[in-house]
Amino acid sequence: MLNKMLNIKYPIIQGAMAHIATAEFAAAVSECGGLGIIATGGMTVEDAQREIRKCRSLTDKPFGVNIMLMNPNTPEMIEMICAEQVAAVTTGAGNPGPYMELLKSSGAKVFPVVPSVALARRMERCGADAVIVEGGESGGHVGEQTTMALVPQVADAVSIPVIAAGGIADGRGFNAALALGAVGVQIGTCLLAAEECPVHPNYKQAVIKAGDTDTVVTGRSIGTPVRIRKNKMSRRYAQLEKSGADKEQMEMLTLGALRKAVKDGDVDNGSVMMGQIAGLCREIKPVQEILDRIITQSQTELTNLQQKLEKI
Ligand code: TUI
Repeated sequence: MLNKMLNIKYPIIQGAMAHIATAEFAAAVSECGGLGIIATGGMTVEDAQREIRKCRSLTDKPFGVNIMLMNPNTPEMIEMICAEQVAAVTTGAGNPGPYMELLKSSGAKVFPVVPSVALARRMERCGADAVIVEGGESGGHVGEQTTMALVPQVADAVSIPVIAAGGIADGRGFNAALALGAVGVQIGTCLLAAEECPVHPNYKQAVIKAGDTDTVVTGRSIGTPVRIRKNKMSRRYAQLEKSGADKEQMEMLTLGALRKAVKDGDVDNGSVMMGQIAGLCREIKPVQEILDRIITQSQTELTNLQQKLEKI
């Protein structure tokens, strides 16, 4: 259903990862049968336009663009994206309602990321083509609800398609998402460990080496909850939060911290965003293998599931 809507092979969308999801990476994911997404968070409008055009030169498959709504350049970014006529737009960290008509009139399919039933309902009323329901297992900016609890509640509340995100990295997670009512998934963390992923090798190693309890959500007290790998920087941040430091002081610490980890490979003092499923991502593999494996494992796990159910 999602494949048909987007004209792609697999119902798998690549999560937008600021400073990481470039034209090259998005094109690689689209070439492998998923929907590649260029993350414009952290880019100027000119950079983002260049990336969109580059992506078009690298693949003739559909790809999308993500808009990080906390970015102050959002109105200009949206204007440019509409003019470029991309196949799909995902949004994050805010309510895209005011821009929905404009985005839709450009011909793009619009998939807002929602952290609650209320926002999902609002997005359906505004004309969203589907919602990406993201649980707090995800890396980066997160909501409060889990994927397990949120996906079926949103699936019951809206009649547009639901795409599940947060904590999905293999065929079991894919099947679970579909069982909860989703028609497809968005994956991010497991793609950080992709061969083609243009993130510093230290960052990839930090994903590969992470275990189930190695991430933490920082910034809840200042209204920007962000899941990152536990490190020196997350501990310092937690201390500042506990001591009641002001928002400005906290923001000073995060300013540029993601870039520091992504570009310089400083995984001690940088902000190493990743989801709780990092513990399942054990090796660096090509994107094609990651996507193919999710779909083939989905089939074998379905047989296992049927056998289990027959024994009940
Ligand atoms: O946006 C994300 N994940 C992100 S954005 C990002 S960049 C960043 N860097 C430093 C600090 C903060 C962000 C890194 N990761 N995911 C999608 C997402 N959207 N998760 C949760 C939400 C969300 C939250 C509130 C969507 C809508 C919303 O609505 C609030 C409202 O206005 O109703």
